[in-house]
Amino acid sequence: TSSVILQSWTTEQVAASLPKRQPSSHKGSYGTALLVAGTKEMPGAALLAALGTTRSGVGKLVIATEAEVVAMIVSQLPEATYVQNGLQQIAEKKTPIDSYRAIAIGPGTNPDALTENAVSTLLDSHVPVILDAGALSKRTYVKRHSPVILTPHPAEFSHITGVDVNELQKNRAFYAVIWAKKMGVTIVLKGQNTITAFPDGEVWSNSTGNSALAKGGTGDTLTGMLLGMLCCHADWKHAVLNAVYLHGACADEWVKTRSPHTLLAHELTVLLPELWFQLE
Ligand code: NPW
Ligand code: AMP
Ligand code: MG
Repeated sequence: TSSVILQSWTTEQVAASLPKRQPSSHKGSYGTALLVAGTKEMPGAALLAALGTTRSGVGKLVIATEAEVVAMIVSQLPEATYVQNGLQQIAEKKTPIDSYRAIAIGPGTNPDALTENAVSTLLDSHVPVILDAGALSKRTYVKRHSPVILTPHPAEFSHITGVDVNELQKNRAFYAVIWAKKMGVTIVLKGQNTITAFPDGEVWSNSTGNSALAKGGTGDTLTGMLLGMLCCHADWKHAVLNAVYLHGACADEWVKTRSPHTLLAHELTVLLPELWFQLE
């Protein structure tokens, strides 16, 4: 069954496809991202994702979240602005969304009707949308012009497709490709050697990352990085592949001198600046 052609997205390809910053550019050149994330119970997921976005080349970041989450993030990340009660505002179509360059929803968000309604509103727009964590549900996708990117870990993939986790892990690329085509979306199937399957059948394996990432919060960081990368890359496929690569490369940098037991998710974004610099 596993007859897909699986290539590895290489360091050389990352270096060749990372965007350049024009001397005359301004923050508008790099777009405004919308991050819909965080609840009172999971405020950290919003912060981790927001750090990922603001470290990944975006012009401006707007975070749609709850008041309590805003209070917590501001001291750690004064750069972002907010849509208060964001999930509700979006679900009820009370805030404009078409002006964003990319949108991510789900880290630290409950998988409930409110989230589902917000996702529907976002998918109605012409903006690229990343769906993660609480925004990953079993649903079908209508054809749209901008990409939809799902970032499930194996259990989330199993939940949205019905494929058994053990079976999935034996044929990761195979199932990622089948379901990316079937749903007409991009699937970033996380775990050791993350698989990125595009809806046109193109599929890549990622060579970076290690078990230091196997802990809470690292997926939230990745979603944020994907969001920022979508805003600063001209080619959205390169943005996805480079975000996955750099996220893993930060963990690889960590284990050169430190135990994999000790990495904290937010430290990935502390390592990112130097790693990115080495590639450009
Ligand atoms: P187990 O435990 O092995 O039986 P969930 P989550 C399984 C937020 N977070 N391969 C695992 O199985 C997220 O953003 C907030 C195989 C278990 O059953 C989400 O909104 C943080 N199985 C929310 O929490 C930091 C795997 O899936 C289940 C697997 C829930 O996200 C933490 C757990 O998955 C977190 O990011 C794998 N690779 N990975 C914060 N600081 O605010 C997982 N499983 O229920 O989706 O829980 O991923 O923690
Ligand atoms: P999440 O489960 O959403 O928090 O995402 C976990 C992140 O850590 C994803 O980017 C996974 O690819 C990564 N990850 C988890 N375990 C490993 C592992 N053993 N090797 C490499 N990457 C991993
Ligand atoms: Mg996650």
